[in-house]
Order: sequence, then structure tokens, then C-alpha cells
Amino acid sequence: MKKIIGYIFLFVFANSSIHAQLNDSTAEAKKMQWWKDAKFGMFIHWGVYSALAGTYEGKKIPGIGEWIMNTAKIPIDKYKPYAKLFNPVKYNPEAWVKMARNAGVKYIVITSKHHDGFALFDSKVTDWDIVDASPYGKDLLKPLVAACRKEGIRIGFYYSQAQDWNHPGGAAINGHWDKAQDGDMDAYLDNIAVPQVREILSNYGNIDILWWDTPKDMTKERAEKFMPILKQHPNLITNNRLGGGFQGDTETPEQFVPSTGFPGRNWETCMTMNDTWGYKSYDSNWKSSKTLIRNLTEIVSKGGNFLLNVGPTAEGEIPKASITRLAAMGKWLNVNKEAIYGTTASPFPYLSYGRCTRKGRKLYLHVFDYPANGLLGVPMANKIRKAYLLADPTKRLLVTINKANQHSVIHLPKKIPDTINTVVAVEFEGDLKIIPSPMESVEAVVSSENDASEGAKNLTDGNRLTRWTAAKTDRNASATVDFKKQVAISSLIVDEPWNPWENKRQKITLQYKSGETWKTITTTTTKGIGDQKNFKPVTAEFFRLLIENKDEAPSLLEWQMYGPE
Ligand code: FHN
Repeated sequence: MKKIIGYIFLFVFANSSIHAQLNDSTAEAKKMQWWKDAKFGMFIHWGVYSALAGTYEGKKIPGIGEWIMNTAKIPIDKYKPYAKLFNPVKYNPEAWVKMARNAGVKYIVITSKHHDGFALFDSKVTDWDIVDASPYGKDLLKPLVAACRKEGIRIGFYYSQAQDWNHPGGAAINGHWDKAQDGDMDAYLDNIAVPQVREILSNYGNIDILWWDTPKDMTKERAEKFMPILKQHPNLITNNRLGGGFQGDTETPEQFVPSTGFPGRNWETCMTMNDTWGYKSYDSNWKSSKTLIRNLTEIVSKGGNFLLNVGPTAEGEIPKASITRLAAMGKWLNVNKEAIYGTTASPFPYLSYGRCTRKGRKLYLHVFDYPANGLLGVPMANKIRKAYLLADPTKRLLVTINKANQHSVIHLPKKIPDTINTVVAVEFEGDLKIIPSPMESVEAVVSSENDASEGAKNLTDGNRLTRWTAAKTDRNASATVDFKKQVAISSLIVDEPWNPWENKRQKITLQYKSGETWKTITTTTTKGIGDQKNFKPVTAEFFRLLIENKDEAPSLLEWQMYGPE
């Protein structure tokens, strides 16, 4: 399964990279502004699969819960009766939205139809929906949209346009497993998907986001079938997963934070709180609130949004573990909201102690690792007007030191105010003068290049939309930098062409030259999403990367290294 999903994603993401460009027209910028300021959204995966809750015929089915029909190869006539068990009598959309709002969530995206083809709305083109097939019998989207509007929360619909395992002709990753699924995909698109998208965009007033997914078998012609509807909704934000080469408005890294963000593109990391999107009764591998707060901070510091998932039960309850975590995020955001909403990305690609967000001449330093000596270095040569802890209602000024053309330094209080993320607000004078990071002025020398468009210069250009690839037949490659002087390095960042699905791994080793010998600093086996490694500072003139890829020519989008402030 992983392999096939990989092809789909390589296709959609490669395409969106090729066509990536600044979304800079005024209308586009205006349309995206609320979304860019919002930073934090809640994803809801909910449907008939929630009733199976990860178990079929007494067996725990591995993998993500909403995929249970595909993973367990459940025939349509055995799956459909589960709609009778999807009876969300405890559904309280007002309470859900209030809970989300208190957590600091600014928009909600719900699965109007997932890959099992079941619609959470009253669709006129099928009976496979909440009104006709479930004892609940009422549209689930309508009251949620109303509650969102009441609470000032934006609303988006997820719609699985290609995969549909219950309507003939719908696509299925790994292929159909039931004859009843066979049919003409174009007919499925014309008779089910296109009319349903028209329904969800017409019957609920203005919808803010349409979230496509898994564009299996979506050609340009097929994707174009949706264009007349989309054209009627110029303010609708769409993601990059329609297929057929349509890039949409947003990049959608899934389950990870890209090492260097997506400069020049709007992007949103979607992520589960445990290991499933749809409810699984026995998945208790919950991420901590600390991880989630830091993920949000890291994403925002790289210019992205965080779409964090909840998977309600078939009765309509959001798991307690999710509610607790959202409440913790809300508590932290309530104190530190100024440092998240409406901010722009960090001007500093790296800070040894945490992350940074910005509003004009104000920086917000998010301290994850409190410096043992209490001194916080800021890699800028500007004079600090004032610095204070954001959580301090008295805004007591912290002592700061500025020396010409050197890092500014802030004295922190001895006691750690917030062990998850202490925010220091810093107002500076003049235009920001960033102390350049070591890699900014160097170009790597590589062992081989595929061709000039994927050459060595792309490796250190600070742009993850360009890549370096070694010669096609190579499986081992190296890249070396000569700083021409001794430089202290304490962090390695590598970005890879996104490929978490195919199990392709690159082994990456960072070395420095000591005399005539190369010594290893750190090694990482990546998971197709790049990596960041921090280590004790190493001072040297020459550093090199060794990259091994067993399946294809080694390739990297970015190689960056940073030193302590
Ligand atoms: O297959 C889906 C999966 O079930 C889930 O909906 C995620 C959310 O981004 N999208 C697909 C996998 O990428």
C-alpha cells in the first residue's frame, strides 16, 4: 500500500513543486490573509469507519482507522451495515466548536466524505449518506457550520474526490477488492463526485476551504471537471491534492514539519494526535501537549499553519485525550497568542534554544531549551529597545547587551517561567540586520550531479523548491564545504524530496576534517522527510556530507548548518 500511495504523492507534490510560485497577486493575497493569520486549525475525521473503531470481525486491523475497509478488504455488502452503528446521538456541534475556540483554533476542516464514500450530508445523488443510511437521519454538517459561524470560526470541507470504495468507478489505492467497486471512473466523477462537490459548496453558504485528498488516477481532464464549480467560489481556499497538475493554494506536508518550511508557498502541516485520523478505540499513542505546543510554534516560525486532527466516536464524542491536549494548547495560547496569530516566519533559520516569530520590529523568541547561563543570544546586530517575558503582565524589562555588529544578548530570569515554551518579546530599532549564518556564503563541491538544473548550487541556496541530485547511477555521493576559516557548527539540517511513503531511506553522515582525516560528527537515516540534528559545537574549516541511497541517486533539497549564537 505504502508504495502506491507514494506514487500518488510523488505525482502531486512533484507537480506542485514544479509549478510553485509566489501567491502574490493582490486578489490572491487578500483571499489568503485570514488563513495566514489563523495559524491553527482543527481537522475532524468522522464517518462509518468510526463505528468499527479499528476492529473487524473481532480482529484488530493495523493501520489508520479510516482505512479499515481497504486494509481489511471488507466487501461493500459487509461494510454498509456498519452505517446502522454510526449513530452520533451525543453529537453536540456547539460544544465541539466552543471547545475548539477555547483551544485557540481558528478554523475547522471536517471530512464531508472520506474514501469510504459515505457522505456526512444529505446527498441527492446517493443513498450512501447520513440521512438515508444511518439511524441518525440528520445532516451533520449543517449544525457544525452554524456553530462555527456563531463562534467566528472558519469552516472547511474535506472531500475525497478520487477514492471512493462504495460507489462503482471510484478509485482505490491498491485496486478494487470487490467486483461491485468496478466501473467507469469518469462516470463516477460525473454522477457522484462533481455533483456532491456542488452540493457541499452550495448548500451551506460560503465555505472557506475545500480540502482534496489522494488524487489517485486524477488526470488533468478529470480534475478539470471540478473547475466550473470552483470558479463560482473565488474566495474558496483549496489545497494541492486535487491532482492533474493543479497546485491549489496550499502545500500539505502530512505528519511532519518540513525542515525549512516552504518559502514562497502557503503551507499547512496536518497531523494526528495519536497514530490514526479516524477513531480507533485502542490507539493510545498520544503525543504530549508539550510536543503539540512546540509543533505549533515550530510550524508558525517557518511560516506555516497547523491542522491538528481529532477523530470522534460513532456516538459523536471527541476522545477525552484529545480534549485534554487541546485545552492545554488553549491555555498556553491564551497567554502567548500575540506571538502566534498574525505573525510572520522567523527571520533566523536557526536558534539553538528554540524558535522565533515576528511582527514587524517585534520578535518573539520561543525558548524551548532554557540556556544554562541564562543568556539568550539573538543573531542580529540591532539595538534592542526593550525585551520582556510575554507572560509577565508587568512587562518588566530584561537586561540586554548590544555590541556593534555582534549578536545581541538578553539576560533571562534564573527560574524557568514555562518549561514548554517561554516567550520573550523583543522590540528592536531600525531595519533588521541579521548576522549571516555560515552556509550563506559557501557553495558545496559535490561528487557528481545529475544535470545542471539539479546541480550543487541548489544544495545551499536556502530554497527547498530546488534540489541537487547525484548522477543517475550513483548510490553514494558526497558534498563538501570549505569555509576558508575555522567555523563552529552545532546543527545540521537536511531537506529531502518528500517521500515518506515508499520506505526510501537515505543514510546521511556529517563529517569534519581534522588534519588529513575525516571524523564523523553525526549520522542519520532519514525517513523521506529530511532531518535536523543538534550536537556539541565542532570547529573546523572543512565539513562534508556522505549520502547513501540504496534505491536511487542520492538527492537533497537543502543542506544547512548553523553554529551557536
Ligand atoms: O488517506 C488519507 C488519510 O486517510 C487521511 O485522510 C489523510 C489526512 O491528510 N490524508 C490521506 C493520506 O494522505
